[in-house]
Amino acid sequence: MNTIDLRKVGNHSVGFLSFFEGINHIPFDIKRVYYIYGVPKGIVRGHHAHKNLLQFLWCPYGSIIIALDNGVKKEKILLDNPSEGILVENGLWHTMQWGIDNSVLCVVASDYYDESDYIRNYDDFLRLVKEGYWNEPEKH
Ligand code: T46
Repeated sequence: MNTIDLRKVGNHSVGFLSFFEGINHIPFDIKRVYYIYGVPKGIVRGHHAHKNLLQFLWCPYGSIIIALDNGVKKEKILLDNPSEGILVENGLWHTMQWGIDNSVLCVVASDYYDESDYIRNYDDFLRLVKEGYWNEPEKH
């Protein structure tokens, strides 16, 4: 499980501040930030893997279940703590299920948006796992 605990500064009287820096706290330089909001409870997004992209996900408000699948092993991680996030590396099929209306998912990514980095078909993903695509990074 690739959870990362973030620094949490403050107290219950004045509130809290959490932060992270590229390279220093997450293992890549940040090239892109996006966030997903206004999602009704129960909706499941994602259903894809990335060829090369590394991402760090956190939920500053609400509750979202992240399901990760490396083609062999599956796991689920609950994001409901604003001072904790998860690293979603390349080669991981992932979905995000909203547990509470209007939960917010924030993401920083290691690269600019590129649709050709997505694998959106699960059979294609399993085939690439079997071929060892992510074991030979020099090939892509
Ligand atoms: C991911 C999970 C966690 C852009 O034009 N620029 C962007 O930076 C992004 C992230 C998306 N888009 C477009 C592509 C689609 O036309 O926005 C549309 C919705 O994207 P998608 O259906 O891929 O959204 P999710 O919520 O399924 O997945 C997103 C990210 O796309 C994906 O990289 O890992 O969040």
